[in-house]
Amino acid sequence: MSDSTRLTISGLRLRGVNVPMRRPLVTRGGTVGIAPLALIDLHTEQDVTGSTYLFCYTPLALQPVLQMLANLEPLLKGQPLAPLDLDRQLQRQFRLLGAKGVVAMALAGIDMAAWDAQARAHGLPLVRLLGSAPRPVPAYNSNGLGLIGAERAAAQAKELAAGFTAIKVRLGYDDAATDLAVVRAVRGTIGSGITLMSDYNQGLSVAEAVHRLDVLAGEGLAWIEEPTLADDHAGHAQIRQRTRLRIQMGENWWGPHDMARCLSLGACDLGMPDAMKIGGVTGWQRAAAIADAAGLPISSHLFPEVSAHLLAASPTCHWLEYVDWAEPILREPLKIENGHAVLSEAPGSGVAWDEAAVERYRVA
Ligand code: SMN
Ligand code: MG
Repeated sequence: MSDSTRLTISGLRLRGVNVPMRRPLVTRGGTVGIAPLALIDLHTEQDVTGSTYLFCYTPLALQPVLQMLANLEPLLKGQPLAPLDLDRQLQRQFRLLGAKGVVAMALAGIDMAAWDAQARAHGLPLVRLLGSAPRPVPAYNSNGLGLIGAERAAAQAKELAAGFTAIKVRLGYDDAATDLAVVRAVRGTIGSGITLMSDYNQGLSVAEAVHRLDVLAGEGLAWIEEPTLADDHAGHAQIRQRTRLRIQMGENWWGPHDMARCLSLGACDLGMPDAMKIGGVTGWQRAAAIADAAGLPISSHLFPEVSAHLLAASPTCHWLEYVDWAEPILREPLKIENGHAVLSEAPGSGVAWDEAAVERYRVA
């Protein structure tokens, strides 16, 4: 191994942007109209830089995430860039507080930036560094279809299905009849050849979920995502026992241990770790191993750029969630062709800044 692949961390460059979304998303769990992104550039003494972003969900969380990252910088300076060792060290640092929320987000950001730097230092796309060749990953379009009513949802569904084989509709209207009407209106415009996922964003009680899934049973939905509160794993298991529809969850698993606990209760048929909440590339790799052992198909949540690499290297790869939220600030947005995310041979994880755009949306 040449010295240029042995990296030593020299510092972090941290910035915050609020990127307007082309299609604001109304969900049962709240509305997202702007993408608050914490941008991380991890510098090394060897002049290799690793980049990534964190999705902060609300602009209210952007500053705290950036501050936590800034607080970690002194611990990282001068350290060898070895993501698994950094993870072990940082997890230990936060053992008493617990690595969830803002802390977990910051640690995942460092991990993803470190893996990006490692891939760049080796001149490889991340997927190759992980041991797989780039391959097309089936992607569903998740860029809209919030709670906007049957008529608008049907019109938007048609737009979203163009160039894709699958889209996702948000549910959780005031009653089951409206959910059914929306699903039928959407299906009416996209036809039977498009796969249709659905997402309740944690909006129902267990009893209400069982009722609504009865009503939706014959509609050909590919999955029902987070019908009830995400941390109510037992509740999801109860719902799952009383429906033929496939239960999907995972975007709120805070790390592989949380995922393992959830699976041990039989809470879901399908999993969808979020690259950030699951613990970056390191956390994802562990989650992918758990999924493999359990025979659980896994999809991604947000972060389509790095997730395309991660899914291509995952034994039980299912669907990539395609959102374009970071695209306005990226130099080379992820390519979608024939409904698949297409990985290039460019070194890294697919994240490089369009600096002019970053300045335009910069708030920190
Ligand atoms: C979602 C995630 C993040 C923000 C808004 C909506 C949704 C999804 O749960 O799965 O895309
Ligand atoms: Mg969801």
